[in-house]
Amino acid sequence: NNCIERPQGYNVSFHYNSKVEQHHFGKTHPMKPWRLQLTKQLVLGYGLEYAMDMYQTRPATKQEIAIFHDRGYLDFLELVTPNNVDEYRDEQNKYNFGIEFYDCPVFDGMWDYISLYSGATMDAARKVCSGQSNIAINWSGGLHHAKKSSASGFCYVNDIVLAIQYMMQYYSRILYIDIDVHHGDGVEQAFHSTNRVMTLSYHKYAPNEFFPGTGGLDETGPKDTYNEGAHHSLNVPLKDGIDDHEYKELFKVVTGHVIEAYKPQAIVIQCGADSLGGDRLGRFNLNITAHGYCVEFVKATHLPLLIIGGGGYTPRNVARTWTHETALCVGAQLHDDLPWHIPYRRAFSGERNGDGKLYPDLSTVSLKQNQNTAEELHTIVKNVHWEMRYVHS
Ligand code: ZLM
Ligand code: CA
Ligand code: ZN
Repeated sequence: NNCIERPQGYNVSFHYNSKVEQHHFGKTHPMKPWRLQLTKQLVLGYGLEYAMDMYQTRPATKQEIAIFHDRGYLDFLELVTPNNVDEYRDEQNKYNFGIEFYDCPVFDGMWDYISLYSGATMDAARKVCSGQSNIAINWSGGLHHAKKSSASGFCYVNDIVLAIQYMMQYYSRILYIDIDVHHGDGVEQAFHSTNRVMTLSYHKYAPNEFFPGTGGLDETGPKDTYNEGAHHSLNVPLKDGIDDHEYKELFKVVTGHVIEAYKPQAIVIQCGADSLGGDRLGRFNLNITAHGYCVEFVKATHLPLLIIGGGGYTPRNVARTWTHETALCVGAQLHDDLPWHIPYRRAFSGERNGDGKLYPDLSTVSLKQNQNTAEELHTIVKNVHWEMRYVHS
């Protein structure tokens, strides 16, 4: 039905284990792993599996996760259950679980969930590094807030850090880009002291008002200039309501400057879909195509590319966006009318749910005014450009 070109020797791979979608953070918790099932259904509904290598991934082992995380923290994650959580009061405090408990609840099968999303990201990273995939995709990963020994903001284990650490054996410079509406603080912090990873996060920024409160324009890495990681964290702090045109322009110019100066050998992009208009936790007014523009832009560099998911709290739009971005990777154009035969079609039907279309207008659903001024955006561009004087490839 769709005209899918599959150039010889150009491989896109899709890494997934459907067990991951069975997990529940709790009834009203905004993070809903079943959005991954919705995504997979759309991807299959459009027939995109015929244009990619599909991998059923194994869970990551504790050993693999321990290349970044603290052993004691992993022991706790592996052993704690909703039934025995009271016996782990000390550990809860030690690993920051006490404070984070509502954001990061202890739920049934939590360790399975953690090892499944981490395993899929690592599998994707291996395929990129071996050259078997030009682009490898794992929509179940992207949990960018997790720290070495603590959970944070719905994230328990930082699969992105695990993947980048693995990739560092193959590439001397890796660019990490984060378009989730939240600051990619865990990844930034993990690579604070190295110039071999450049992190670049676009996010809503409002300290004390929007999670996690970090990621200001002046946060560019350690201030000690002898630290190799100095100037290798970049942040694009934004306000409510940014629109397609401004975001695309900003992404193009800023990312373009960074790639030109740093000359990465591989790119990892976290595609959190909470930066879309109408997201339950988000603040921006982006359409699916503007979000997808970021993927098109990094794909056009022809560098080895690892694509992972992240946030996204209006499941039907998460599924739409990640399906669109999967299609971009394989070079397919999708029809705006969703395929009829997909399960869960009701999730996409009716006026409120986007009328059975793949590309409903999301720019006006949130009613958020655009608080970003042309002057502020210009300041961001100028600053990032000026920061590049410290960066050598
Ligand atoms: N309270 N339930 C993004 C991570 C965002 C911290 C304020 C918890 C929520 C949120 C949890 C059912 C990524 C904060 C929030 C309530 C302290 C955040 C459980 C609703 C609920 O109804 C909810 C009882 C919950 C959590 C809203 N939490 C909204 N925003 C952020 C974390 C993760 O997208 O970047 C990557 C996957 N947390 O604002 C509080 C300060 C805890
Ligand atoms: Ca971000
Ligand atoms: Zn987010």
